[in-house]
Amino acid sequence: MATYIFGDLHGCFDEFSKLLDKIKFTPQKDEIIITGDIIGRGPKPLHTLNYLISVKELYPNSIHAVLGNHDLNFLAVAAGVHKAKHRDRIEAILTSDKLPKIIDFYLDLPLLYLDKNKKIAVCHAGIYPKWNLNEAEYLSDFIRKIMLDPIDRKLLLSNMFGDTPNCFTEDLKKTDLSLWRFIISAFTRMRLCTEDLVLDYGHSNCSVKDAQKDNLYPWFNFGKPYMYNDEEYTLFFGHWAALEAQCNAKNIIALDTGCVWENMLTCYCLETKERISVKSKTKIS
Ligand SMILES: [Mn+2]
Repeated sequence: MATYIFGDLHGCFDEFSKLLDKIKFTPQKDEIIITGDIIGRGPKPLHTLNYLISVKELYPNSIHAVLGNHDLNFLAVAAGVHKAKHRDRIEAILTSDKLPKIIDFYLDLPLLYLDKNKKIAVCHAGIYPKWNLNEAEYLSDFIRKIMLDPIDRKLLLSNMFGDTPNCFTEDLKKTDLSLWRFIISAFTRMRLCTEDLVLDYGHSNCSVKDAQKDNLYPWFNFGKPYMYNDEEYTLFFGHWAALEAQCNAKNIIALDTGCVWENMLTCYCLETKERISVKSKTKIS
């Protein structure tokens, strides 16, 4: 029995299959958890989702994932509140007869996945440094409930785009759409922030060193977002391909190695603490 945490797949089904073969993934006994952005930009989103859904139907405990910004973008397009861009490469899913099943699969995914026995947490972009895992769990559940209500979901999906508010303050009210937007942005888009924990969205391809010149730092430099009650968890995240999985923060592991950018697809075996990768063959224009 082994647990593998996978970085962003982005519809790179060929590399995903290769990595599953390499680890000899056996859904009867193994578990995989994906850091989100299952689709978006890459060549085979439908293959990727069909595979995950069919394995999950047979072995519900073998497949887990969290929502990434590209997954939410797809849900917004599917709900008719947002227009797809050609580079999203989600047409094949939108026109598939599996679309209702795919939407159901997605609506079941949280922003934060916690395994309290294995003491691991998985999210797409990260945990906002003012939060610990208890607070993050509460906020992830809060958004999940909103997503399960069709009217609230539409309201959330049509109001989640935008860069403000960029800081978490106690006066953001529960019913406030800007609170919903901040929670979604922190979990799925965050990379850099100021020392005052104001999030920045303008430096997505910038190196950590260059960002520092603008007084911006990785979110994982601050706080202890890996704490659950008084226990230390290991926190996994994806999203930030330009980081090249370089994260030296305690208990925090970066897994997006840019498969969709012709780099690598990586997973981490929890039991052996080993990273396993395959070279990407995906080249997007
Ligand atoms: Mn992402």
